[in-house]
Amino acid sequence: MEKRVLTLCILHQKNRVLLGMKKRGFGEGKWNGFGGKVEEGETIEEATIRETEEEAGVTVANLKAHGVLEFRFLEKPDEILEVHIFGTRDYTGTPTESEEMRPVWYKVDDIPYDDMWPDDIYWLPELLKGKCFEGTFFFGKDGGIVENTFSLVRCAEVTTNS
Ligand code: 6U4
Repeated sequence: MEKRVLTLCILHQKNRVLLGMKKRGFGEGKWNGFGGKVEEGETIEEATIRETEEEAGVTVANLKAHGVLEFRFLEKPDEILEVHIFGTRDYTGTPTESEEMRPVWYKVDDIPYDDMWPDDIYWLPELLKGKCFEGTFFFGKDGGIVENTFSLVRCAEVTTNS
């Protein structure tokens, strides 16, 4: 079993959320938060801050850990993606397009769920309400969710970082 540890950062303020259009690589053509792989020698939070700087041109602070989700694919039974999801309202800098992402502020009521990962509609509304969660999503051949164990948890129960 190969487990890949990834980060995801949702920058949100009151009625708006910063999403990035992924221009290449995994998830190309989808709107998503910012993040990527954790490198040797950095914590999960440090990786989240670095990836958000690289992809969106902003430096986030005061990250809140909202949960860890696992993604599995029927077509790749040996791979697990373990995604550590953070939210924050605090940042410095100006959102700027990078090679990988084009950042755009969306109104919370206009989040383009149809052009996002299909799991996002489960957890993003909860994150925006300050809630925390856990679970595994299983993706089928067509990219749809075939099964999930998503549930809310108390935020004190979220363990991230190592
Ligand atoms: P490299 O090797 O740098 O090109 P890339 O293919 O761009 O990597 P990666 O690994 O840097 O992608 O990051 C993938 C990003 O997608 C991470 O922020 C986690 C996020 N992600 C993966 N599966 C997701 C899912 N089901 N729902 C979601 N985000 C997901 O909302």
